Amino acid sequence: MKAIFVVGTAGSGKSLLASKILDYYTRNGHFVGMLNLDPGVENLPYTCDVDVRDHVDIVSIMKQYDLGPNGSMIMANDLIASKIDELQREVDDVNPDYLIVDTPGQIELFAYRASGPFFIQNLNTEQKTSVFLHDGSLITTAVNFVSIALLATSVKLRLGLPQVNVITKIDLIEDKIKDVLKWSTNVASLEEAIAKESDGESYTLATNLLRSLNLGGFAQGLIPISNATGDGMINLQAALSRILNMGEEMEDYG
Ligand SMILES: Nc1nc2c(ncn2[C@@H]2O[C@H](COP(=O)(O)OP(=O)(O)OP(=O)(O)O)[C@@H](O)[C@H]2O)c(=O)[nH]1
Ligand SMILES: [Mg+2]
Repeated sequence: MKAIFVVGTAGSGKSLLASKILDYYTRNGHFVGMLNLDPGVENLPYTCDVDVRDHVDIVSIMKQYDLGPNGSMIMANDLIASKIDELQREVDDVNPDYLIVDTPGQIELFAYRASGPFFIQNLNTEQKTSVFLHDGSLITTAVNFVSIALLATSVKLRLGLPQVNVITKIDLIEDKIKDVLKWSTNVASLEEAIAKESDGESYTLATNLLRSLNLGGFAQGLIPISNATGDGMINLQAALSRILNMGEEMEDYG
């Protein structure tokens, strides 16, 4: 069993991408299991095999501890780690080739509290990777691009997993995508764009961050995708296969 953790900012397309990865692997003859780790979600675009909502109930938490929506969401996310034995048993019963893990909407509750990293480290699977979603609709400027890349790098540090970086919703940013792809492959053009749109402190901060991020190699292999049109999915699958199968397995991309 190989696990793919789908992470990203709220509304970046995690759940929809999870359903697209499920479709892709299923079409290629693999057995896929879906694990939902978002205790707060109401509707999902796929059927869960294992669901944290069977173990953690936001409404009961609100009532029992007299918490508001934010407090109960924090508590629900913290409780994920305490349910690892039950969730592991259920996942092992399903025993898929690929386990797709859809993570909570608020990335800070999953990646920056103890529970998410604990769950990732202790879930027992053969290989693990994360896919980090850079929300295309948030990348409106070069400085925003750098700030989301900083978040992606910070999440990678927290989770300690190999990470595939994708930009989602490229169908919504057709006029911008050429620039974004240039920025992701050519640091000089990104610095130029930062210089055009900012000066003083913002410029210094953004360019210095960029240099550090670039040393970490964040921009190599940033994959543009659309969950709406399917564009870029082949490249994402190839990147996942390189990490999870170490190039052993050739998928049928036809
Ligand atoms: N046009 C377009 N819409 C998208 C794409 N990906 C996701 N969406 C839409 O964006 C919204 C959020 O998608 P979700 O898959 O629920 O995103 P999420 O990251 O799981 O959201 P939370 O779990 O609530 O943080 C939905 O309305 C999706 O239909 C995309 O590539 N293109
Ligand atoms: Mg979701």
